[in-house]
Amino acid sequence: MKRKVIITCAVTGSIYTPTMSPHIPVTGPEIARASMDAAAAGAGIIHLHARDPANGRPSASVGHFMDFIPTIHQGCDAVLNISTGGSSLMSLEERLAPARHIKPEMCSLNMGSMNFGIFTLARKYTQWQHEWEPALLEATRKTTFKNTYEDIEAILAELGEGDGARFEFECYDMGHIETLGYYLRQGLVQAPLYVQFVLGVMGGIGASPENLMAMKAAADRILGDSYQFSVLAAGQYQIPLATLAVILGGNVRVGLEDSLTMPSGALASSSAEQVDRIRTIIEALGHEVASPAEVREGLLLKGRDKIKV
Ligand code: KMH
Ligand code: ZN
Repeated sequence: MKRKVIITCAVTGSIYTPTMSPHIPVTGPEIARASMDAAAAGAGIIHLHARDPANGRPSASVGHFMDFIPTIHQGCDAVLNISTGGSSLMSLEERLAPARHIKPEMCSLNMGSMNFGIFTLARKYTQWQHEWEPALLEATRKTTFKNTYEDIEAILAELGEGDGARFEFECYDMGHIETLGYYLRQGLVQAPLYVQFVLGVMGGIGASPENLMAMKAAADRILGDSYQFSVLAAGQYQIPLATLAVILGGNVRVGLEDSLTMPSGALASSSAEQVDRIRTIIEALGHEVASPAEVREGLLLKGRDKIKV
């Protein structure tokens, strides 16, 4: 049946590093340009992290976010979704500062602690643009991406209940869906839940069609009709598994935060190129892309005039 499919685009993130692709946006104007181009290509939601413009290192500085938030807000209508995950090397206080300041319509909420391993990405490179790159990747061998029940409940209370944000619930494994089910039964989260199945991050469930089907079956059992899903597959399976998500009735997330390449294996020239590719597939399957207004209506967002820019 024909339906509206939401494209989220995550334009920079905190996983890949400048050596890995010259196309990762780093400065405020670059992140703003990448976001507006993704919106023009069909993204209804832009998922945002910041980087230090001096060296491309992931940053949770409010100042770095405010170097691009006003420009994107004025330049397009897309929903701005602020990461509360930051990177696994940041403290929770650091990670929350941007969303606390911006009071966005949406923010991410990671549904469990995990060994978020990105150290294997270093293997392909012998020369680095910046010293921090291999050091940061290697550090994920001995750090935990911490998202305790207390952390999750604090975010739900402050940013959700308090500031009126709704969430992109990042679920990297089935247990994270169980945790979300617990909060649904407790009345701490409300339908329609927007659940991101995150496949292919080391420490979480792998990127395969079987795992996507298993995540959906689990969410159907645990969350019933209280949720919509979206799929983010890290790395080379981004577009193939997003395509399967559309076939299974879900939504999609693309962008250079999650994959640097196109299905051919070539580097993507921009996040917008990935948005454009998945949009073509969505339309070829007989569906349409949801506009920002349709995203706001469908996910019961508070509205773009309610954020602090
Ligand atoms: N980078 C993704 C695998 C967040 O920002 O809160 C997960 C993510 C987490 O987007
Ligand atoms: Zn993110």
